[in-house]
Amino acid sequence: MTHACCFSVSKALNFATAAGRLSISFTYKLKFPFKFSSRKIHMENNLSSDSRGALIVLEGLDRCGKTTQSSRLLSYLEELGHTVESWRFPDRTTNVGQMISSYLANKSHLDDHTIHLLFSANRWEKRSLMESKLKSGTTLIIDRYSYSGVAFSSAKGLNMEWCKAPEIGLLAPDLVLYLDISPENAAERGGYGEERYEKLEFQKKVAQSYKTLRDASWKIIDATLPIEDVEKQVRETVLNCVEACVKGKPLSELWLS
Ligand code: Z5A
Ligand code: MG
Repeated sequence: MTHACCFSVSKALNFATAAGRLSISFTYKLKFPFKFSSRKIHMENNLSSDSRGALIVLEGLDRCGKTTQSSRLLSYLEELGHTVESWRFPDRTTNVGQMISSYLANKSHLDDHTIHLLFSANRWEKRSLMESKLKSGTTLIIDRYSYSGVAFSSAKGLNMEWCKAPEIGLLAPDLVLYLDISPENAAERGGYGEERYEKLEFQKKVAQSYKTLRDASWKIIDATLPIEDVEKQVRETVLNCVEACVKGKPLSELWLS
């Protein structure tokens, strides 16, 4: 049993490392010919500028309302006639996701670097499906993504640049909605459960990491407002983004700049 578990972890890590290597070599390929031929990049990258679905990510502390707003946004976009799906990370349905779930539930113990790479592998195993869904016109609403990966692991003290490295080459969101709430306010919502990170002191560190990570493109929404008011702001922001993707905004990748 122990051997089987180690084997799975090692397979997942090989996968994450290989994915990281691939994305790094891809980065070099992408940057180098850029000076000579943007058309070649377009072909190598295989990310066309045709009409497509939007990649919308919701981020924020535990209990900020991500899942509530994801499901409301899903219904709203469906009512408008869009093809849309709601995803979440970690995706606990895969083998890697089950290892993560066991770790979060304190049923297994892993080195901080190891669990970081597993979270990343869990995104890599969905990357090609994500790309094909978007290209076929499906908008994806994602409840937590790479930013959670970097924010939580760096809150433990891991180097932020090291944390970003295995995420390089994953698809970049078209929109990041950050549901902003203080750790104290979030803790008042129903209380924390049994999972590993559901502790006020740790959530304070995560909030700091998110502050370092965020950039001007993020839409910061006051998550302490009533659910309907948060929803209204989410809707307004998302429509412009979906429209831009329908018009052919090119897909891009994380963290190439
Ligand atoms: N993690 C990681 O370390 N690395 C990674 O790469 C990834 C994740 C992807 C899994 O989290 C853990 O994995 C997470 C980060 C780590 N650990 N933590 N913390 P998860 O996604 O399974 O769980 P979560 O998102 O952290 O918690 P949550 O409970 O699902 O929170 P939420 O989705 O943001 O909130 P909610 O369920 O929509 O709402 C919570 C409650 O607040 C609920 O009773 C609502 O009715 C209420 N609520 C929501 N909005 C409002 C407003 N506006 N006012 C009042 N009350 C509200
Ligand atoms: Mg949730």
